[in-house]
This record gives sequence, structure tokens and C-alpha cells, in this order.
Amino acid sequence: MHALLFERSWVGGKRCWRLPKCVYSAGRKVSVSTREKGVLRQGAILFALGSSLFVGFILLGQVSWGQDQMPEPVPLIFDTDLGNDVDDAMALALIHALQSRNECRLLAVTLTKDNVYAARFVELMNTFYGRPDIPIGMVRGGSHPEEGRYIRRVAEAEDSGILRYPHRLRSREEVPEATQVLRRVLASQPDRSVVIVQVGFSTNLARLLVSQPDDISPLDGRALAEQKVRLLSVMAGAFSEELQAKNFVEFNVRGDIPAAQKLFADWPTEIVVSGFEIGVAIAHPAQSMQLDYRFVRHHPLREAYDYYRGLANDQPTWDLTAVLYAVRPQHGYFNLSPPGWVNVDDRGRTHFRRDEAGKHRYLIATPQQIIRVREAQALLCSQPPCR
Ligand SMILES: [Ca+2]
Repeated sequence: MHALLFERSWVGGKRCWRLPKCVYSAGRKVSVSTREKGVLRQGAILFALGSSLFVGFILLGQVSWGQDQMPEPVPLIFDTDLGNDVDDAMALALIHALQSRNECRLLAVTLTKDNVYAARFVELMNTFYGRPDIPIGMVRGGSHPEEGRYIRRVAEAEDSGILRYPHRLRSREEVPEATQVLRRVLASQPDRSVVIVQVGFSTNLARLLVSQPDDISPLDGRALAEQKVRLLSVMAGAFSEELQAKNFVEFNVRGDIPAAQKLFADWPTEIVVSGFEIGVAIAHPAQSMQLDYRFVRHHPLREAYDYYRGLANDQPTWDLTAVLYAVRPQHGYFNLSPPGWVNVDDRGRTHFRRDEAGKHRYLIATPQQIIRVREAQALLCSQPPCR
């Protein structure tokens, strides 16, 4: 038997592989028969197929390796004054949509609104999205405990004597105090992992900062936050030149000025702030509320939006932007200011001082980014539950 080999030749000025006219076997030149050329061609085909399969396996290996390297879902705490405006409810829907996409994991919702209907609304939303057991904490005392326009109406809505949106909570006493929930959840998480989104008053986080060691954790609140939290994403204040010139005092700061001062002065991790100017520039399209929720007869967010804003009206998306940045910081939805420090004066105005060593930044959105964010938020808010 003599070995059959491909030979490399120059054909038409290009280098290529072709079948040889003869080969050497045991040092002797041997001509290649037609049958042997057929074997060679079959070998060439098999070689090509084998190579393709090999490359395919390598690529498959790379894909599965890539999946192993996928980032973990962001462990998230949502701290909200839900009920004062409807963007908190929209932000909660957005969180659930992102959790259904395995991009975040809602660890707890803590309320800065001392009203049982706020807690009931959160629980009915969590239940609607198939996650009824997410811990809920609620401030005691605090700013703006009134019912507002939608939380009670949606929580008590019935069809033929049965709750339209099932949930279990009924009384204020059933809802644990928020600081305790924050301490318990933080203590249970890996170090430097948790992202907190604060879209209401700073009451709960300021109280966390001054909380003392207890049977939940030997750390005080500040040390616990420093150890467990990776990022705090806040909707508060105002940073545009126009609003600064007007001495604008934003609602979340005005609701508890001492707490906001405490938060920006003492919080130990990085903070990214979505100022008033971002959410007001990115209006949620009323048309989305009218058209995109037809997959279900009753949707708690659509109903809340109707009671609060009216289905014919656009809605600023302040709180949604803080969630979107927290979960998708790498998507280029926003630009960030240079680092610096935010501080809150006694009238509730926010000021930003640039400092390369600073831990605070605020969001900036270009006109192109505003279009993108508006579309992404509308799609995520109206994403059907994954139940
Ligand atoms: Ca809010």
C-alpha cells in the first residue's frame, strides 16, 4: 500500500490543495489511479465534514462556556413611597419584567409610606407576577401616609365578591417594620452584592444607617450597608442648570429633608442619582397603557395608572429610570456625570460638587437615549407575567 497525499500547488496565481498525479511509496514514484483519486475525493469530503463538525463542537463549547460566564441576576431591594405617584407601581412592574428575564432578583420591598394599602398593593403586584412571598417592610410614621388616588381602590377591587387581584395582607400589624426587613435581608446576602433602589423618601435608609447591632447582625447599620451593598440607585433631587437656577426642591427630598441629608452625607457605598430632570424628560406614552395590556382582562398597573394619571395622559418615569440603571448599567441608556458629592441643604435643594475621589454621580440622558429609554421602559412595563 502506498500512502495517498494531497499536494499544494499554485493554480491561477493562488495557492491551493489538489489531488496529485502521482505519489511516492517506499521511495518510488507511483501513479495514482482513477479509483484512488475517487478515494482521495471521498477523503477530502470526509475531512471537510470532520473539520466542520470539529469547529462546530468548539463553537458549541464556547457558547456553553459563555453561558456559564453570564452575569448573575442583580439582587435588588426596592425602597419606595408607592402610592404617592404611579411611577413607583410602574417601576415595580419593570422589576418583575427584568426578574422574569433573569436580570434581577427582588429580595424585598420596603415602603416609606405608612399605609397598609401601599403594602397590600405591593403584595398584589408581586402575586400578579407569580412571586407572592417577597418580603415587604413598611416605615412606622414617616411622611405622606395618606391613601392617595389608587392603592386602596386597586387593593379592594372585587369581581362578584372576590378580590380582583388576590393577596393575603389585610392589617398594618402584619407588615414588619422596614429597618428590620432591610437588616435581615442585607445580613443574608453575600458581601458587596446588593443593589438598593430608593425611589421615595430617605427615611428607611437613614434609619438603617443609625440602627444598632442586634440579634440579626453584630454590625451597626452603616457597617452592614458597607459590607453588603454594591450600589445605591436613588431617584431624588435635581441637577440640571435650569432646575438649579430655580432653586427647585424635589418631592422625595422635601418629604424628609433630614433623612436625605443623612443619606447623602453618611451612606458608605457608591450612589447614582436620577434627578427630577431625567424622569420628566422621559414620558411614558399613554398609548402604551391603552394598547399594550390586552393580554389580560384586568391588570393592576393599568388600573392604577387610570386612577392616578388617566389612560389618556403621559406619565413621567422618574422611579423607572433608577431601576433601569440599577439593573442594566451596561446598556448605555444613560451617561454618568463625573464623580463628586451630592449634598442637601436645609431647604431641601440638592448640590453637586465635583471631586475625583467622590462616590456620587448623577444620570444624564441625551435626546437619543431618551427615545431608547422611553421605548425600553414601555415594553418592560407591559411585559406579560411569567407564571
Ligand atoms: Ca416614588
